[in-house]
Amino acid sequence: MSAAYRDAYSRINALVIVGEGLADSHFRLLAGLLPEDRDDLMRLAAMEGHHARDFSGCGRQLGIRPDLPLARRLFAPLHRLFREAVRSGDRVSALVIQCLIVESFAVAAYRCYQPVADPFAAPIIQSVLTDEAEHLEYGGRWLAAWFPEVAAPIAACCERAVPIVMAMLQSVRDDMKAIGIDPAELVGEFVGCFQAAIETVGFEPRQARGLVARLAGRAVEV
Ligand code: Y39
Ligand code: FE
Ligand code: FE
Ligand code: FE
Repeated sequence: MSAAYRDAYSRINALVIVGEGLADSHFRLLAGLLPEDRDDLMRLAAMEGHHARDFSGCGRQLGIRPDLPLARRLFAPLHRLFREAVRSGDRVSALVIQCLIVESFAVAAYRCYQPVADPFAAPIIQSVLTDEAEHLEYGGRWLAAWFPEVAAPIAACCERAVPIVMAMLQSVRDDMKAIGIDPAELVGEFVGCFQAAIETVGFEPRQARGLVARLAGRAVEV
């Protein structure tokens, strides 16, 4: 394994560990906002904590120290937006940010990481992907039950949150390449996954395509 690979992996691995740790805390906060689903949400939170520990193990296995401070900085804007939603009791935005946007990000990242992963990480990624699909489904189901009242708030939340994810992807573009992930392919996976989630919630395919293309479109060209 080259020095360039190890250097890039220390940042990508950190982003995954920090993202999983934040997802754990986000599901706990969602459990507070949605007491009727508390047990389910606490179970999803525990799954995220498990992911964080598993991915820490992947870095340790390779003898790489993750750059956690950098990853916390990169996740800060999205985490801030999530906490703002929780503070104002905005359940729709909190669910859109974690369950639709962050989970689509996770599915896209792990789908692209899987074919280039080392033999220790590969089975972990496989089982994590199954879990992320469940997280995405939870949010899709909840929001679909309130559609179309929630259509405008969902779109407004996407306007703010999707560009933040695109900027995060942009900032680790070179590191992705260094570990064998094509950044354009990852953006393409994110767009496909997120668009499908938006349709699950109740938007017409044409509306979903329009919304996602406008917010993520520019980055597809990178
Ligand atoms: O719900 C979740 O488990 C999400 C937190 C995890 C997202 C992880 C995002 C990782 C970004 C990696 C970027 C390039 C491979
Ligand atoms: Fe996860
Ligand atoms: Fe790993
Ligand atoms: Fe998840």
